[in-house]
Amino acid sequence: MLRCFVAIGLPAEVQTALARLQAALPLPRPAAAESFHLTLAFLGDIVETAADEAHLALAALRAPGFALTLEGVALFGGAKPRVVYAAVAPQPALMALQAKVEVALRRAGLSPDARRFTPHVTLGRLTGGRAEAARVEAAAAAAAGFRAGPWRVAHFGLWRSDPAPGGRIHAEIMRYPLTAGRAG
Ligand code: 3AM
Repeated sequence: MLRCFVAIGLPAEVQTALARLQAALPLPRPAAAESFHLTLAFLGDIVETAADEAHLALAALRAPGFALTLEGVALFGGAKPRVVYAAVAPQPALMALQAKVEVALRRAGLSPDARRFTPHVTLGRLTGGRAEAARVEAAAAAAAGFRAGPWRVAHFGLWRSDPAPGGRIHAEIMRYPLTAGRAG
Protein backbone atom coordinates (compact mmCIF):
# COMPACT_ATOMS: atom_id res chain seq x y z
CA MET A 1 0.00 0.00 0.00
CA LEU A 2 1.02 3.50 -0.79
CA ARG A 3 -0.48 6.70 0.64
CA CYS A 4 -0.96 8.99 -2.34
CA PHE A 5 -2.24 12.44 -3.10
CA VAL A 6 -2.20 14.84 -6.03
CA ALA A 7 -0.63 18.22 -5.41
CA ILE A 8 1.09 21.28 -6.78
CA GLY A 9 4.66 21.77 -5.56
CA LEU A 10 6.02 25.24 -4.89
CA PRO A 11 9.04 27.08 -6.33
CA ALA A 12 12.05 27.57 -4.06
CA GLU A 13 11.41 31.27 -3.43
CA VAL A 14 7.85 30.55 -2.30
CA GLN A 15 9.09 27.73 -0.05
CA THR A 16 11.56 30.16 1.48
CA ALA A 17 8.86 32.78 2.07
CA LEU A 18 6.65 30.14 3.67
CA ALA A 19 9.48 28.86 5.86
CA ARG A 20 10.00 32.43 7.09
CA LEU A 21 6.29 32.77 7.80
CA GLN A 22 6.26 29.38 9.52
CA ALA A 23 9.12 30.44 11.79
CA ALA A 24 6.99 33.39 12.98
CA LEU A 25 4.21 31.06 14.12
CA PRO A 26 4.49 29.06 17.38
CA LEU A 27 3.60 25.75 15.70
CA PRO A 28 3.77 22.60 17.82
CA ARG A 29 4.01 20.41 14.69
CA PRO A 30 5.46 22.39 11.78
CA ALA A 31 5.17 20.89 8.28
CA ALA A 32 8.50 20.09 6.58
CA ALA A 33 9.42 23.16 4.53
CA GLU A 34 11.05 21.11 1.75
CA SER A 35 7.73 19.44 0.92
CA PHE A 36 5.27 22.32 1.18
CA HIS A 37 2.50 21.67 -1.36
CA LEU A 38 -1.03 22.53 -2.38
CA THR A 39 -3.16 19.37 -2.26
CA LEU A 40 -5.61 18.88 -5.15
CA ALA A 41 -6.93 15.42 -4.22
CA PHE A 42 -6.26 12.90 -1.47
CA LEU A 43 -6.29 9.24 -2.50
CA GLY A 44 -5.42 7.62 0.82
CA ASP A 45 -3.72 4.23 1.11
CA ILE A 46 -3.97 2.47 -2.23
CA VAL A 47 -2.40 -0.60 -3.80
CA GLU A 48 0.32 -0.14 -6.37
CA THR A 49 -1.94 -1.06 -9.31
CA ALA A 50 -4.35 1.70 -8.21
CA ALA A 51 -1.44 4.16 -8.10
CA ASP A 52 -0.59 3.07 -11.66
CA GLU A 53 -4.20 3.77 -12.72
CA ALA A 54 -4.06 7.20 -11.06
CA HIS A 55 -0.83 7.91 -12.91
CA LEU A 56 -2.32 6.97 -16.29
CA ALA A 57 -5.39 9.13 -15.65
CA LEU A 58 -3.32 12.13 -14.57
CA ALA A 59 -0.89 11.75 -17.46
CA ALA A 60 -3.83 11.93 -19.90
CA LEU A 61 -5.32 15.06 -18.34
CA ARG A 62 -5.05 18.34 -20.26
CA ALA A 63 -5.39 21.68 -18.49
CA PRO A 64 -3.77 25.11 -18.86
CA GLY A 65 -1.10 26.49 -16.56
CA PHE A 66 -1.94 29.55 -14.48
CA ALA A 67 -0.60 32.15 -12.06
CA LEU A 68 -0.93 31.56 -8.35
CA THR A 69 -0.52 33.87 -5.37
CA LEU A 70 -0.54 32.96 -1.68
CA GLU A 71 -2.35 35.47 0.44
CA GLY A 72 -3.05 35.44 4.17
CA VAL A 73 -2.82 32.90 6.96
CA ALA A 74 -5.77 30.97 8.34
CA LEU A 75 -6.76 27.96 10.42
CA PHE A 76 -8.94 24.91 9.78
CA GLY A 77 -11.00 23.51 12.61
CA GLY A 78 -13.14 26.38 13.85
CA ALA A 79 -13.30 26.47 17.66
CA LYS A 80 -10.76 23.62 17.82
CA PRO A 81 -8.11 24.67 15.30
CA ARG A 82 -6.06 21.74 13.96
CA VAL A 83 -4.22 23.08 10.89
CA VAL A 84 -2.58 26.41 10.13
CA TYR A 85 -2.21 27.23 6.45
CA ALA A 86 -1.27 29.86 3.93
CA ALA A 87 -4.36 30.74 1.90
CA VAL A 88 -4.49 31.04 -1.87
CA ALA A 89 -5.77 34.06 -3.81
CA PRO A 90 -8.85 33.17 -5.91
CA GLN A 91 -7.85 31.54 -9.21
CA PRO A 92 -10.61 29.94 -11.32
CA ALA A 93 -8.04 27.93 -13.33
CA LEU A 94 -6.89 26.26 -10.11
CA MET A 95 -10.47 25.30 -9.26
CA ALA A 96 -10.94 23.97 -12.80
CA LEU A 97 -7.74 21.90 -12.55
CA GLN A 98 -8.82 20.44 -9.22
CA ALA A 99 -12.23 19.49 -10.65
CA LYS A 100 -10.58 17.84 -13.67
CA VAL A 101 -8.21 15.89 -11.43
CA GLU A 102 -11.08 14.64 -9.31
CA VAL A 103 -13.16 13.58 -12.32
CA ALA A 104 -10.18 11.88 -13.97
CA LEU A 105 -9.43 9.91 -10.80
CA ARG A 106 -13.04 8.82 -10.36
CA ARG A 107 -13.27 7.74 -14.00
CA ALA A 108 -10.17 5.66 -13.39
CA GLY A 109 -11.96 3.87 -10.55
CA LEU A 110 -10.31 5.71 -7.66
CA SER A 111 -12.10 7.36 -4.74
CA PRO A 112 -10.53 10.71 -3.96
CA ASP A 113 -11.70 12.33 -0.73
CA ALA A 114 -14.94 14.15 -1.52
CA ARG A 115 -14.62 17.06 0.90
CA ARG A 116 -15.09 20.52 -0.59
CA PHE A 117 -11.82 21.82 -2.01
CA THR A 118 -10.32 24.69 -0.04
CA PRO A 119 -6.98 25.59 -1.64
CA HIS A 120 -4.28 25.85 1.04
CA VAL A 121 -0.66 25.15 1.88
CA THR A 122 -0.37 23.52 5.29
CA LEU A 123 2.21 25.20 7.52
CA GLY A 124 1.72 23.05 10.59
CA ARG A 125 -0.64 21.23 12.86
CA LEU A 126 -1.83 21.87 16.39
CA THR A 127 -2.03 19.29 19.15
CA GLY A 128 -5.31 20.41 20.72
CA GLY A 129 -4.41 22.55 23.77
CA ARG A 130 -6.46 25.70 24.34
CA ALA A 131 -3.53 27.96 25.27
CA GLU A 132 -1.61 26.69 22.25
CA ALA A 133 -4.59 27.45 19.98
CA ALA A 134 -4.83 31.00 21.35
CA ARG A 135 -1.11 31.62 20.76
CA VAL A 136 -1.25 30.29 17.20
CA GLU A 137 -4.43 32.24 16.42
CA ALA A 138 -2.85 35.47 17.62
CA ALA A 139 0.32 34.86 15.59
CA ALA A 140 -1.75 33.96 12.51
CA ALA A 141 -3.73 37.19 12.86
CA ALA A 142 -0.47 39.16 13.12
CA ALA A 143 0.77 37.47 9.92
CA ALA A 144 -2.46 38.09 7.98
CA GLY A 145 -0.64 40.41 5.53
CA PHE A 146 1.48 37.51 4.25
CA ARG A 147 1.75 37.31 0.48
CA ALA A 148 3.95 35.24 -1.86
CA GLY A 149 3.99 35.15 -5.65
CA PRO A 150 2.46 35.33 -8.12
CA TRP A 151 4.28 32.50 -9.87
CA ARG A 152 3.31 30.39 -12.85
CA VAL A 153 2.12 26.86 -12.14
CA ALA A 154 3.35 24.78 -15.07
CA HIS A 155 2.84 21.29 -13.66
CA PHE A 156 1.27 19.25 -10.89
CA GLY A 157 2.23 15.91 -9.48
CA LEU A 158 1.39 12.60 -7.86
CA TRP A 159 2.84 12.58 -4.35
CA ARG A 160 3.41 9.89 -1.77
CA SER A 161 3.26 10.29 1.98
CA ASP A 162 5.33 8.07 4.27
CA PRO A 163 5.63 7.87 8.03
CA ALA A 164 8.77 9.42 9.48
CA PRO A 165 9.97 10.20 12.99
CA GLY A 166 7.92 13.16 14.21
CA GLY A 167 5.36 13.18 11.37
CA ARG A 168 5.17 12.15 7.74
CA ILE A 169 7.34 12.97 4.78
CA HIS A 170 5.87 13.84 1.41
CA ALA A 171 7.56 13.47 -1.96
CA GLU A 172 6.50 14.02 -5.54
CA ILE A 173 6.84 10.74 -7.46
CA MET A 174 5.39 11.77 -10.84
CA ARG A 175 4.98 15.12 -12.55
CA TYR A 176 2.43 16.17 -15.18
CA PRO A 177 2.83 19.28 -17.33
CA LEU A 178 0.05 21.82 -17.73
CA THR A 179 -0.38 23.35 -21.16
CA ALA A 180 0.87 26.83 -22.03
CA GLY A 181 -2.69 28.18 -22.24
CA ARG A 182 -3.96 31.65 -21.53
CA ALA A 183 -5.51 31.04 -18.10
CA GLY A 184 -4.20 33.31 -15.36
O1 3AM B 1 -0.78 18.84 3.49
P1 3AM B 1 -2.25 19.03 3.32
O2 3AM B 1 -2.92 19.44 4.58
O3 3AM B 1 -2.66 19.82 2.15
O4 3AM B 1 -3.97 16.79 5.29
C1 3AM B 1 -3.36 15.84 4.45
C2 3AM B 1 -2.34 16.43 3.53
O5 3AM B 1 -2.83 17.61 2.99
C3 3AM B 1 -4.36 15.34 3.48
O6 3AM B 1 -3.59 14.86 2.40
C4 3AM B 1 -2.33 15.48 2.35
C5 3AM B 1 -1.24 14.48 2.40
O7 3AM B 1 -1.35 13.69 3.52
N1 3AM B 1 -5.21 14.30 4.02
C6 3AM B 1 -4.90 13.32 4.87
N2 3AM B 1 -5.97 12.56 5.12
C7 3AM B 1 -6.98 13.08 4.39
C8 3AM B 1 -8.34 12.73 4.21
N3 3AM B 1 -8.90 11.68 4.78
C9 3AM B 1 -6.49 14.18 3.69
N4 3AM B 1 -7.24 14.92 2.89
C10 3AM B 1 -8.51 14.55 2.77
N5 3AM B 1 -9.05 13.49 3.38
